[in-house]
Amino acid sequence: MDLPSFPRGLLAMVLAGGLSLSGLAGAAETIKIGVAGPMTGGNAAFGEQFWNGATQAAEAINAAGGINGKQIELVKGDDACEPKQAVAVANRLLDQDKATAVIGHFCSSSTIPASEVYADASVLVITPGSTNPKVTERDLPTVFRMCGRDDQQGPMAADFIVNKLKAKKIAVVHDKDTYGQGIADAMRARLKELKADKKEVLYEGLTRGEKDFNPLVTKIKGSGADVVYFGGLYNEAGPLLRQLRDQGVKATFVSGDGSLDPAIVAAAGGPKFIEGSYMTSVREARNIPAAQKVVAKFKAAGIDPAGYTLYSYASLQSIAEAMKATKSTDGKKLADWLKSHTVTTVLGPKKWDAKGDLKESGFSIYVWGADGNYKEMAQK
Ligand code: ABU
Repeated sequence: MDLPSFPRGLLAMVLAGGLSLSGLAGAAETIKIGVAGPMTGGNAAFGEQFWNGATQAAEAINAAGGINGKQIELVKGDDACEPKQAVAVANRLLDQDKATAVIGHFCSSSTIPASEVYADASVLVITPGSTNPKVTERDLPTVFRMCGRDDQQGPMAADFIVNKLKAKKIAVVHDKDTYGQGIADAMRARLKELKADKKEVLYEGLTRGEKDFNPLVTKIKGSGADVVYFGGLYNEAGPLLRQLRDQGVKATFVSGDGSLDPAIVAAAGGPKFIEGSYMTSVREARNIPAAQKVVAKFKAAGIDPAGYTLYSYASLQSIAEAMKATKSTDGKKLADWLKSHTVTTVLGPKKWDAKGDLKESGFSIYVWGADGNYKEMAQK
């Protein structure tokens, strides 16, 4: 039967009567799940990771029978890491696309307002990569994350800067955004605990989207810093690093998970500008022994499951497990189930606390090599 030619009134009667439309294409028989993040713009590398992770997980879950007999249908939402656009995407995913749960968003400054839309509608949302503490500190019962928080990640960077790099003068730069300034401030708070706050010689914000940081670089040069810590994303970290090196600043560059993506190499203009830089990020999931079968499937599909890819995969696995167990898509029921059960994911077993934070999570320190690749050095 051709759906567009099916009389509207009859269709409504069939649906109201709860009858199955067998013979119609499965549009009404799918479970729609949103995948939201920066699919375009300067941070699109992370949106691509989210989408790749979710699509591979959906394929595997659907091949195994789907969720309670229904196939998963993913719906993409592009927030471009812009908070207003993120709220519009959240409303569209719920009102128009009828998403029953959401994986996303990426930038904490997008996740925070968008998750209020999901929470108001009692829709489950799991962010694979938003690390700002506020994401799970607002008493919103359906908001979860699949990663750690910047009040772990920032202090880890400070410990490394003080104890391993033995920094004498530290310049701190941030991008004035929720994540970037937040992680820089968490790093500084730990410097204070380590009684190393007097080593800070500069604390400045730059503007996201700009490309010329030369006036700031001149100030950093004048400060005599031997370590530059940057809280922000690769799209700004790349040009900042390039301009530091072009002005002859040899200070060691340290940043967080928002900068750890191969896209920084192009953003900087080549691997030689990144070599020797250190970045904290979530643990390298591609090395997890239990993930190897899934990693091989990604590789067979021509995808390197780097960064947050497997965190997105695990987010969809968790949503699917909760829906199967509760036989529901109601966000409150799913959230209660996730907070009281352990979920087996590609990242290993996951448990959440009452806030929606993982009970166990960790970060690693990575170093960039001359070949334009990064390597995990240490875990915490
Ligand atoms: N966690 C890295 C960048 C995304 C965010 O939290 O804003």
